[in-house]
Amino acid sequence: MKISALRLLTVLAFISLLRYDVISQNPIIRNQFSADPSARVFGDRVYVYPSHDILAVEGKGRLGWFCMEDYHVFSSANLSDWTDHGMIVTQNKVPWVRPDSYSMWAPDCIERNGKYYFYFPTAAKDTITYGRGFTIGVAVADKPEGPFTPEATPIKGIRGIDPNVFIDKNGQAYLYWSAGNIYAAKLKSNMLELESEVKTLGELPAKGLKEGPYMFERNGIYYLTYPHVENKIERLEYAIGDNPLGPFKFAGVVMDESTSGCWTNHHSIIQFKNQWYLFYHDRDYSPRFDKARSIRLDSLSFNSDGTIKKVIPTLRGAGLTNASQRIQIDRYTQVSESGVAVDFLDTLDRFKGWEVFFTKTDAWIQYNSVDFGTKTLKNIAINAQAEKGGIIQVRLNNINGPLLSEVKIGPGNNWIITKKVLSKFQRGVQHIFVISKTDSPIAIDWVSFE
Ligand code: FUB
Repeated sequence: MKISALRLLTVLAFISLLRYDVISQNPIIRNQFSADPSARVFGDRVYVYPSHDILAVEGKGRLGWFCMEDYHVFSSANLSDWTDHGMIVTQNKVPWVRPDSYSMWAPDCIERNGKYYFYFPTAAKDTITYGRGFTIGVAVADKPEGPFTPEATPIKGIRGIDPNVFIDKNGQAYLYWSAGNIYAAKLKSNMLELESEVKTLGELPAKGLKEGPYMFERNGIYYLTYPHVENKIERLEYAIGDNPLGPFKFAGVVMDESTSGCWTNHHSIIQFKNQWYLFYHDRDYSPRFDKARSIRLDSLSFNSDGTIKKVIPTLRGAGLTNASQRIQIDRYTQVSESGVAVDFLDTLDRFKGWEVFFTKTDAWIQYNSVDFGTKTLKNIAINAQAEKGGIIQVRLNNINGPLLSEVKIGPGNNWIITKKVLSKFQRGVQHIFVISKTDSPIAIDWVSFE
């Protein structure tokens, strides 16, 4: 059978959409594991350079440990729709990297004079020259998404992981990294060599591992932020100073230890369209193995004295969800104290996401920042499964707020999309409440408006 050129193009465009456009909320990357997000604003988009966790198997990486062989870069103009630009650097194509090390750990990227410098830590082939542990290399590109060309050798004089680069207002660049403690040095303007002695940032809490430094400046305050094991696992802390190399004074906790028990956290902080954001990771798609992580983002704000307000991690994340998209209410903002549970749709393929179970009447889920736009939407659609059937109400702003619709879900053991005309419609950005009005269990995959 002949397929017309136009039809072929349409099919290819659809396949590429499936492959590269990832709908957001937390975790923001939903087709692979990702960790250690280094977010940057380049032009009018946010680019995220994460580590790429994969699962070690016999002969490929160390079983039960971190396993990373390459990096992808993702970008978004709205923090909701993320494009995977594909693989940018792999251990097999960097001349100095040991190709079976599977240790392409937390990277960073920065722009200078129209070039993009991607810094990554890993193990070198030549252990006599570069040592046995981690060292840090650079790959350079003309565009944030690459193609990146790796330098032939790593940066001289560094033993450690988790590079972070900062360029001060006067143009001086600094490289930060970690090896138990946090270290820093000036970078030459070629961004490829150290310009100064290495300084240990010794004013940070002395006890407990510190890693993953991330430096930024706001209103003349230099914020050195870093994960630290104060107790048993990492939490995000920060220290402030008047100078990129300190001295720094411990100033507080940015995010507490993960309630999931994920041992690591690793972050970056950016301002985008007048709002600050914290990018970090947890283990959403891998609840029992915390070396297969997933990156998230939440809004961050400051007190008037410049101190950082502690960020409470959410699954809802930040940004708007278009009302006509499938709203994954399992990524909720808040939930009633009882009667709601969330589980994977398919435990054999967790990237398919989650479903919500309502188990009693008046159990509710609040999902914030749904953009209903300016054109009137007429119907609601709910993808649900309820053996004995049930009733779902969707309201605005609170559990007794204006009723958008009451939808009767028919009985059955399959997922059914039920549509109903809206009794009310309100334009603009709204918080929605999805409420069960029955004691018999109902599972919901998504809600949408059309
Ligand atoms: O991803 C591997 C390591 O785990 C990173 O380099 C650390 O910051 C921690 O997140």
